[in-house]
Amino acid sequence: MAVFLKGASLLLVPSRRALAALPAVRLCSSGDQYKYIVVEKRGEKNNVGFIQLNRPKALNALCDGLMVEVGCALDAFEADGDVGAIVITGSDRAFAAGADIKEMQNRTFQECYSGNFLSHWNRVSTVKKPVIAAVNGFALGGGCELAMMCDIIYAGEKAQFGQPEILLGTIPGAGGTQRLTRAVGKSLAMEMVLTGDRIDAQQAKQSGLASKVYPVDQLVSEAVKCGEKIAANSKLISAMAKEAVNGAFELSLAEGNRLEKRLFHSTFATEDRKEGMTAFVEKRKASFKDQ
Ligand code: CO8
Repeated sequence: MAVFLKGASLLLVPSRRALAALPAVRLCSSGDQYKYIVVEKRGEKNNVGFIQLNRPKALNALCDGLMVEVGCALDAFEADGDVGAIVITGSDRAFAAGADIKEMQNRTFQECYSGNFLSHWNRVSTVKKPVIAAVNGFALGGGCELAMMCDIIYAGEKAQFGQPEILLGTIPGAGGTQRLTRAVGKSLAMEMVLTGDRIDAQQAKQSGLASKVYPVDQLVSEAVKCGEKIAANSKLISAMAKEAVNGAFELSLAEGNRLEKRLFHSTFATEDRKEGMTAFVEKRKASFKDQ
């Protein structure tokens, strides 16, 4: 059975027996190996979960099977005590060119509505661990929405973001009208959603959609470095910080501040808060135990 290794990392999932020896990979509960994504652990301490969308011929169009696999990989990383952050990326040419149009083409309203079509995509936005999108190339439609479900977006210099659903006679359905508007403001979001026009990496950074722009070939390693930086902190406290920031998108200022205060108070119930402050006073590096 062939195993393809890139450095120390697994690229294809060969068998259950081989998997037992390799910490990075877990099968979907269906027992199938990953078909549309590559799953590894990266970083010097192997503590960054890494998911690469891998449907190059379709520019990583997000077919149902691909998103099910992404959900499985996220579940595995969420349950993995060593993983402190997750990176999702695509190829140099495309992060993802959207939901799979060929798969959607003949769907009826009745099927979409009664089957709650594509509702499982939400898994990306419910993960407690911080998720970084490393976007090279096209991030269109559902691809842009997938990136925006992540907590941090790093863009490669040639990245292009867009919500072109209007050109297909539909509208964004995985948060595009909501998250894009919150990220870039009403005027630019309206322009993108109503015209289908794309923005480039620099515009994405200027408008607040992406936090950093890197040369194409450095993007992924920079995203992994960011993941390593996050993973060096307490996973418990990182989850609280993420919950508090996400509160800003859901709550009034007063409610958000109350949530933040309660979470801040909660940190005083943790060993890691004690360790962090003690380490500062003792002029040493904190050693967090995620407790
Ligand atoms: N779905 C299926 N196949 C795709 C998709 C897609 N979204 N995008 C590209 N492909 C395929 C093409 O059909 C082509 O396949 P083939 O060679 O078999 O014909 C292959 O990828 C390469 O594409 P192109 O030849 O078109 O490559 P170009 O370099 O000429 O163009 C583009 C690249 C500009 C990215 C172009 O492919 C394009 O416009 N793609 C569609 C972009 C788009 O409209 N995306 C939005 C889709 S709708 C959506 O995402 C709604 C999300 C709702 C989610 C709801 C969740 C609850």
